[in-house]
Amino acid sequence: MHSTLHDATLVAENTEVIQQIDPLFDVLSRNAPVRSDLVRLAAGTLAAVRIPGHLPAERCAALMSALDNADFDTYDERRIFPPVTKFGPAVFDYYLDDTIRPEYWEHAEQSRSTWKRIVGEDDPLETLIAELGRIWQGPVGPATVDGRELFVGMARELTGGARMHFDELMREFPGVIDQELVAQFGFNCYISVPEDGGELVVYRRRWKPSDEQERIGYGWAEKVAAAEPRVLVKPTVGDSVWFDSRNYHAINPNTAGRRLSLAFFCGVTTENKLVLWS
Ligand SMILES: O=C(O)CCC(=O)C(=O)O
Ligand SMILES: [Fe+2]
Repeated sequence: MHSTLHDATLVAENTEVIQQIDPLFDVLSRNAPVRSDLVRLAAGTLAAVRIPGHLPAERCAALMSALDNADFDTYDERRIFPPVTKFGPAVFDYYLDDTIRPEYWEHAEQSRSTWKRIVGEDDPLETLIAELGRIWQGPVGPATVDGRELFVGMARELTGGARMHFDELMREFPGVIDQELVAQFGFNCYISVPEDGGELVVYRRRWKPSDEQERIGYGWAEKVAAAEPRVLVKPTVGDSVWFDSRNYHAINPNTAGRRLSLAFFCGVTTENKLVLWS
């Protein structure tokens, strides 16, 4: 018996299970998360961890105007359409190859130096990653491919939402990074949020092979996870949010305003190191 599982279904005439509430699938919002919060996320007994106002609003605003002069590109439009704008290379764009092509490394190098020029001495990514090290209480650093460090910390605009999908490097691009991962988190620090909409929805449901019938482009039909518990995270400016990206997730479309985040993945290795990439 799972005494912790409560059936919160409203029993209507045509009894329909809409959602079962799982108290072990909640959003933990706290100013100073600790290691065990991320461990719970890895273990699947928490849906998301959020640090409200992690980056001060003024720093987010300064970064937004600095990024005005930066060249954004898009994910490979053959894979993500409508196009999603981003600054910096994404490992995702290389999934269809069996390795990371040389263009990735060129793009990474170029993005690192442009980023330095944009942020100057005051690099918000350094702040966020240093904080992650304090929370994790263990080593944190870029994931590597043949010893070369992957790019960490793209700026991504998801104004307009994103289809339900999951991200799991060990399944989608196996054997590419040097590290072995036992869990993967998505991390986003929101530097601009829309006035309305733009929530991150995380479903308590991982991909399984039979879901392939419901594939739509880069994502899946929401009906695949519709019967499962889900959480909704509506970020405010400066919030940092971690979630298990192996769970299906989607971003609700928004009305006015832009939705930008500093985004990377965190892989939990068997050596207790957190490895990062975008
Ligand atoms: O922007 C977000 O809230 C999440 C985006 C996403 O799909 C991810 O970080 O994997
Ligand atoms: Fe994602």
